Amino acid sequence: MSLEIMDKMRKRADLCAKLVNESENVHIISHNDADGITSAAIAKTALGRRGIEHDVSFVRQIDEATIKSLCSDKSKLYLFTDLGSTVADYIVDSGIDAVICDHHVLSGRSENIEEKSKTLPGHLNPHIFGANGSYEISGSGTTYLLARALEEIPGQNKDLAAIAIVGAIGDMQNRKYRKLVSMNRIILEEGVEEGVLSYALDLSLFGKQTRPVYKILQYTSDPYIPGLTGNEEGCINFLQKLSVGYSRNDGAKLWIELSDEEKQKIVSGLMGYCLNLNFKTHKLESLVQECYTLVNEKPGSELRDASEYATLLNSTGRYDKAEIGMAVCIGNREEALKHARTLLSEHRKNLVNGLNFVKDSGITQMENIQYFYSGTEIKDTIVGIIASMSSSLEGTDRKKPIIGLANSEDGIKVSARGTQELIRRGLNLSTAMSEVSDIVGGTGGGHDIAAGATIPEDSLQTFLTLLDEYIGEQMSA
Ligand SMILES: [Mn+2]
Repeated sequence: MSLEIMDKMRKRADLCAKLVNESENVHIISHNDADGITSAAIAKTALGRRGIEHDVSFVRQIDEATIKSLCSDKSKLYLFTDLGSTVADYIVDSGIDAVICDHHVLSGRSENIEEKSKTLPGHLNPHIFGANGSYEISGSGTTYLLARALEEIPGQNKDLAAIAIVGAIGDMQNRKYRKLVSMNRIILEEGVEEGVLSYALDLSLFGKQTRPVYKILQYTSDPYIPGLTGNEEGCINFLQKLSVGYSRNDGAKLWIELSDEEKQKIVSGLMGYCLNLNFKTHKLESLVQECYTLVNEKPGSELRDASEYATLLNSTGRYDKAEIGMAVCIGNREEALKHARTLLSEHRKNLVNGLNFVKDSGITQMENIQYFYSGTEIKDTIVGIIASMSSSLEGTDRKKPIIGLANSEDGIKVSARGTQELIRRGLNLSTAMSEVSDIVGGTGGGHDIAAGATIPEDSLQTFLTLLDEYIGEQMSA
């Protein structure tokens, strides 16, 4: 199935490449998250190798106003990456030359988004061909297909598969099957063939390249492990009992410093620990999953691990420095990498401060939801992450989703976070956010497990009451 669709995708990519090749000057417009940053880096590299002049802009979201302000030069071709498919109509109506490499769900008039689209021929999106953009291919993957189609020397852009996979992991395309599948997998295999990627089953927890093992355990929130999550002493004791990863003489070790045997010892120890806590099978299994390594990056560098790399890129975009992340992707390992690491460490500081705010001010319990309201104490760009991290705090109820609220320029930013467990019981935060925010005059949406909304400031109490009822109904159905 996916092979046939991949074929159609490649054909469409050829058409896109033709349009790009015919233009003398390309303006890349990309999303400012890890998927968008890697997309822009892939497009930039491919255009550079082809000798096509170009520049790049990053945006937080795309709408009519953004297109009006960014796309005024009729002599340019506008290449939209990791965004654009939701505004296909505006793009056509604005009369600009455009190519779109995106994976978001399409909206607009059918003549712009169907397989035989005449009005917007350079529109590459898996949904056009019946594939799902949430796990079959990411924005960076579609841009990678364009890059392959732009090759002058066959195979010259295959190396870009490495950052294409970083983008896919940044968008959590591996979540559904706990590994990359479909077109993502084809791209992965191309990267393996090219010698830039490898994959293997490994501990699924975050920080294997850069964190001491006890910190990896301490910071894990998915799954939440009672006695270890948020408990430094508990994690050190756990490792000392196993006599691996932490000792008084040798100190703390990084995950990558351990031998295979030592790693196995920790994984088995962890499984046993969780089994004693009556973890269900799927939760136990989630401790180990396929992990992706950029084999040409230095061991101990966050760039070696696709998920740590994506986190680094996200922190640049989150603080309006996506171009720094892109510079890292295209190989600047001096200034740009240093700058990106500074942004990441400031980001972590902001997270610690945010989490402390929630700890001090507490989480308010309602019947079916729990929430914190931070006013301006937590930036609206990180309130979602704080909501996820709050699950490890004392006083949080694991049986309810967490709602984080922060003031933003356009009202109150709402970020809702659930767990797989709650989804199995009927929770769908995507519909909850879009429908309830709609009632109070806001907008919202997202995924079943994580969603967001922006609502008018004076509707806060009404919104919370309605949301509490709505989610109660979801989980009792
Ligand atoms: Mn994306």
